[in-house]
Amino acid sequence: MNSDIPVSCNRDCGGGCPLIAHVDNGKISEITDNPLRHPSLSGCIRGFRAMDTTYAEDRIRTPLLRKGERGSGTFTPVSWKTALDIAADHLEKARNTGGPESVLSLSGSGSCRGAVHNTTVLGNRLFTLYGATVTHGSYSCQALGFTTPYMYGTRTTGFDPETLEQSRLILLWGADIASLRFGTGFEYYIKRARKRGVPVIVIDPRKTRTARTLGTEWIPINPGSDRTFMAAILYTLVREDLADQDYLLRFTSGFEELKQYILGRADGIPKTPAWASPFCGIDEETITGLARRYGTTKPAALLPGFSIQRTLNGEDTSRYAVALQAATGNIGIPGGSSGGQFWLGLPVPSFPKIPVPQRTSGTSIPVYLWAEEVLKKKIKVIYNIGTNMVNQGSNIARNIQAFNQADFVCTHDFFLTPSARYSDLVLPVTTFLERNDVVFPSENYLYYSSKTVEPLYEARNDYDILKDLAELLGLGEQFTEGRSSDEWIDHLSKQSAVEDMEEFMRTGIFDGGNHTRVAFDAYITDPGANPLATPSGRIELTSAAFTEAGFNTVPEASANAPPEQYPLRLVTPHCRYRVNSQNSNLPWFKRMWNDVLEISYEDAGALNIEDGQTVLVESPDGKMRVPVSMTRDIFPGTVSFHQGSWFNTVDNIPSVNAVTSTVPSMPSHGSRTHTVFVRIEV
Ligand SMILES: Nc1nc2c(c(=O)[nH]1)N[C@H]1C(S)=C(S)[C@@H](COP(=O)(O)OP(=O)(O)OC[C@H]3O[C@@H](n4cnc5c(=O)[nH]c(N)nc54)[C@H](O)[C@@H]3O)O[C@H]1N2
Ligand SMILES: Nc1nc2c(c(=O)[nH]1)N[C@H]1C(S)=C(S)[C@@H](COP(=O)(O)OP(=O)(O)OC[C@H]3O[C@@H](n4cnc5c(=O)[nH]c(N)nc54)[C@H](O)[C@@H]3O)O[C@H]1N2
Ligand SMILES: [Mo]
Repeated sequence: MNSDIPVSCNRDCGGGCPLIAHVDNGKISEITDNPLRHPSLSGCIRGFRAMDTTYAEDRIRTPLLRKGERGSGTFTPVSWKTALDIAADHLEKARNTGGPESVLSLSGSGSCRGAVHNTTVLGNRLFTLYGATVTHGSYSCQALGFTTPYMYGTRTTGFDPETLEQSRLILLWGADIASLRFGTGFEYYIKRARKRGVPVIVIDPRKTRTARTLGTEWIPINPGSDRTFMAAILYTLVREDLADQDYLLRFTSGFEELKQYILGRADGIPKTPAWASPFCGIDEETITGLARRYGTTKPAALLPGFSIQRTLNGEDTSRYAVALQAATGNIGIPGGSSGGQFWLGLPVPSFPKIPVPQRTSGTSIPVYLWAEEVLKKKIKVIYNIGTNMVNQGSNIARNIQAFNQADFVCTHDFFLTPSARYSDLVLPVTTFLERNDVVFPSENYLYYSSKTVEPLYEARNDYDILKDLAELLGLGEQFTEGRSSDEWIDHLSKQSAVEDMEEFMRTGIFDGGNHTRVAFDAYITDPGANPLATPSGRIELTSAAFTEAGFNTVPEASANAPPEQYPLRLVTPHCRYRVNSQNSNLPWFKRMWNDVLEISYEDAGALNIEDGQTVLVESPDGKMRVPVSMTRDIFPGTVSFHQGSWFNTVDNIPSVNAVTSTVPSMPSHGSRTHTVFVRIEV
């Protein structure tokens, strides 16, 4: 029997794309685009190969109990009953002796786009009911997410990609859209803009796939110095009378103070292109030239990647990106952008998620500090759902110490990831192809993802595992409210925008209708009637609220330079073929990708390194041995190693988090995995 079944990738890349799984005699043979989709919504190789995860040889088949040393990968299969009894016993023991704080619920980007099968929401639901330490914030965009409400009074700062049809200039600022998506439709509309002759300027230390396939110009930059470049653009706009004074007066507050600082009246240092050039590595003419074009071409859309704020002082960089869009009058107009978050920056049609109750006990910690919190010794049990945090959290040595210090670690996953190997109990879960869900994309749609095949081996849904665990903990009824996961979908659909659920399930696509939305258009059209939820009702570039929250009053423009002992800047980008660390173990992925340290010919020459040679990369926090690849596509002074490879001490394969730091960017407690200074030894 053959059937074509609508599915949607429930994973944490910018997409969540409408796809069709072709099932022949009970087996998925192929995954292709959903023919009913808008042409801008095509999937990518990660979705088209999703069944390779489901059918992987190394998929965990039964619950596994650790037998050997932590990390050794030696486990014994156990029954589901034994596994859940063990997990419940450890949870109860920890809580009875150390209170709710002694249990840490960790969850990550395993599956994070579903209404029901959302690894973060499900973990938070059970562990809020139970009482535990939970985490808040994100590895992805903590600095930006923390800063945005001070600027805009909301985090809803996006625009529909179709509005790029109006743009006359596009700035992709550390945004590798062609590899990372940030919403399925952006690549399509940027390509169309380029065909129309719109300049697409890519600002990135690496000549990325985006620079090659979407960009018209590549401006290489020293990582972490974007705010310096931005400040110098602002300086030129002000000096050359290109800033939109009327717009700034009507819609913003705090610009005057920022202007005084930019002109050097506050600290004696005018933020001129000549001043900025040594920080960011961009020559004066390029800075002035870009400022002039930007100040005279409207509408212009500035799309910041999350990269620029995963740096030390990424908070201030985010503030400059907004200040630039304000100074050029590009916020709230079609073809412009807010300069803030645009991935998941607008609402999707309403469909509630399975709810997380209000927390009444336990504490919440910033996610970037989870290992440090465990190492303070209060946490005895780590319950890890849909995350490979030992590998993905900064500073692997600290992460391993943290797992080793816990009395008991339970992980739900498909594979023996590095994090699973350091766990005591590993529970096999279903992939999104083995269960039903409603998936939230980045555009104004909802997608229905149907179960295509029965769960393989003994794999179970996270929901069903947590339901049984909840029963053992005396919370069964509270966790389920009497519903199976499918009954939850049905229940939630009744409170949703979807009127015809059967039609939605058949087509896989629910269209929210309007695809030309722009955040803040109501405010810009009629600010009196639609003030922002900031203290002044305006876009706040500086304010007392920033100072009170621990920010610099005026965003700092200078950038960190590498210390003498660690002269190279390391960036750790996301890989086109992975989703974070996912796919690293799969044969198709290994055919597509080699993890190497990318280095410029100039730096390699100065170090006397040959192509392919293995070198030692050392930071103040750790070291790793990696092969190098010499390339013209990286800015001299910067080296790059993609995040996400699974470290393996046996074969000496590193994850780049061997050299990253758990010291966060403040005041947001943000991740700073693009501010890493290293030296290379041969
Ligand atoms: N295919 C795929 N897509 C993904 C993901 C994935 O793993 N794979 N991950 C998803 C997730 S969880 C997230 S959070 C996002 C991540 O999105 P981002 O954080 O934006 O992604 P990165 O790859 O870290 O960085 C993007 C680009 O910024 C450049 N860059 C690094 N530092 C700087 C800097 O200081 N200044 C400038 N101008 N550029 C810099 C890098 O060279 C890279 O080309 O992507 C999402 N999409
Ligand atoms: N150096 C460096 N480190 C980084 C970053 C960086 O840019 N540089 N980026 C950071 C960012 S932005 C992020 S978001 C984090 C992501 O880090 P993680 O949250 O660890 O994300 P993944 O690596 O995708 O791991 C998710 C795990 O969940 C499993 N999984 C998938 N679906 C399901 C499911 O339905 N149920 C269960 N139980 N498991 C599932 C997968 O097999 C995988 O092992 O990494 C961060 N780490
Ligand atoms: Mo992320």
